Amino acid sequence: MATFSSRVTSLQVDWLLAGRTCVTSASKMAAMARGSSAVFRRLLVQQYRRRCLRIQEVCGGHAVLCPLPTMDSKLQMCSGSFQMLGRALHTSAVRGGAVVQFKLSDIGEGIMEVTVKEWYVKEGDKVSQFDSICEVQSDKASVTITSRYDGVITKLYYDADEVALVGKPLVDIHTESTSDVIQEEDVVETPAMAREEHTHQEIKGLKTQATPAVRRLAMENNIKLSEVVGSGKDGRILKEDILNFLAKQTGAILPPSPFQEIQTPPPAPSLATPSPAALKPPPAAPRRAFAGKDVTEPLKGFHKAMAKSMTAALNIPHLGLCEQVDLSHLVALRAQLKADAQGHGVKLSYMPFFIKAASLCLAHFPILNASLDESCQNITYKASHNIGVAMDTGLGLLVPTVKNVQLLSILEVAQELNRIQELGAAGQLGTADLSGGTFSLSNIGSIGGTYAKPVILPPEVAIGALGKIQVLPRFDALGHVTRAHIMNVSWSADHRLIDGATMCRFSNMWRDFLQNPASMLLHLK
Ligand code: CO6
Repeated sequence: MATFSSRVTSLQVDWLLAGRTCVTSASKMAAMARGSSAVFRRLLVQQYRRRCLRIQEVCGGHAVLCPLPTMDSKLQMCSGSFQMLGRALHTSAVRGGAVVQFKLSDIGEGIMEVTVKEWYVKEGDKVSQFDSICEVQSDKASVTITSRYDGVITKLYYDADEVALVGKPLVDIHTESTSDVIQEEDVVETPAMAREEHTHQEIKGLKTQATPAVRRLAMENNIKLSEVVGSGKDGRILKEDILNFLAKQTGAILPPSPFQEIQTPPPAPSLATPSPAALKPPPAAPRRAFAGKDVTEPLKGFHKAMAKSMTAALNIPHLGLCEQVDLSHLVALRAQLKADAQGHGVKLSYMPFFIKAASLCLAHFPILNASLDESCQNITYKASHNIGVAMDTGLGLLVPTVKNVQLLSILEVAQELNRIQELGAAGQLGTADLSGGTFSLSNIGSIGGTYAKPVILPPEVAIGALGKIQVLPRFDALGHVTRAHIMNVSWSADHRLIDGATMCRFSNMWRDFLQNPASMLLHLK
């Protein structure tokens, strides 16, 4: 987020305000110095609008705002001084009573098209800001688009099931009042408008409560409120929640104390005490009934995404390595800790241990947490351990990520896994959760599989598949046959970057951590 730096002097501010008599107050300067560029621009617009209104009062005229183009040109004239903001100012020409083309904004991840799954409005319907307009399905997530305006829908550009293009109009809205105009002015810059639209794309079913200031902070950081877990009353999203979300996404801001998140009462009751039913993977999608003839239909949504990503994956020369892990100690330890975790409102399975152990090993083998560019010329070693977890959801196989595992305790990993598992079960995973993975684990054992040959998810370079934990006979040190809890793990790695010896050393370290889970304590921060 661009911040307003001390490089902007009061002189410049006055000049930016058209070099007139306006004197910037100390408080505004202070706000600007600590605030964001958007705050600064808002002040400019407000200053200008006030001046326009003063002129009207003097003239005794009707409540007609000064012509926007005049303000536009003033602000655009000043845009050279905004170079540190990196963007030119822009205001919309929308007027009260005008028809606004509401465009489908960029939803990130290079997504260029979505399928319109369902319209919630029809032509002639009245809508208010934040009313749901339609639900669209991208390659990666189901997203509800909500209105930015109060008004009447005059045109729907697509039928249900049609493919809508990013950047193209979705609906026309006949706006009702000049209040929309005022908000448009406050949005001001072109890229920010795209982000503003972003906040009008909410994951279905999640109602967000937040103050305008928090909404703006989210918008400025390109964060969808629907993906943030609020820690305020009734799940209200607070400023801290946005900052924490940002920290987890980027790793740029270190989280406060490791236990802070756990001590904070979890907001949404459904997340605090996940019901076993909610966490149970949904039943497999019903098979299409045999219709007596072949049926051909276009690939859509998740199937389309899988076809694309797996075709790309097959360009990677896969190296495979399988290992057995004796989890007898871990089984006992988890049984002991499960109730404690439950006391914190967290369901503790084996996955958090597998995930945390992988992160500890990645710290020793950064090449397994890397990516290779398309021309095979550069390796990028990723700072964050964003560990993807293959998840069986009602919508198909998804791989949401637990972000920044290197910064999380096992309990925090479990809490995060609970959250994404619940969202997955409800078909509500968003792009933030589904993107940015740097390494993956796939627990085929939780649905009864024993061995697997996992496929690497580009741009990642390694993945592990975990089989079911089986009670099997093993010999102890004295040669006695004992009961042991054995799990198979199958690793795949990109052989262009990773050799078998590296994969084997990583696997041995991971196995040793899990066979002797107490040893992980020495490395936890
Ligand atoms: N063995 C034995 N028991 C297990 C295992 C294994 N491997 N994994 C989980 N469990 C237990 C787990 O500890 C829970 O036990 P209780 O706490 O005593 O109830 C129980 O099974 C249910 O666990 P749950 O699945 O709810 O949670 P978990 O954290 O273990 O897993 C998940 C989360 C998201 C991985 C899981 O819910 C899921 O979606 N699993 C399916 C993943 C999938 O589809 N994998 C296939 C991907 S394709 O791998 C692939 C290479 C190709 C073949």
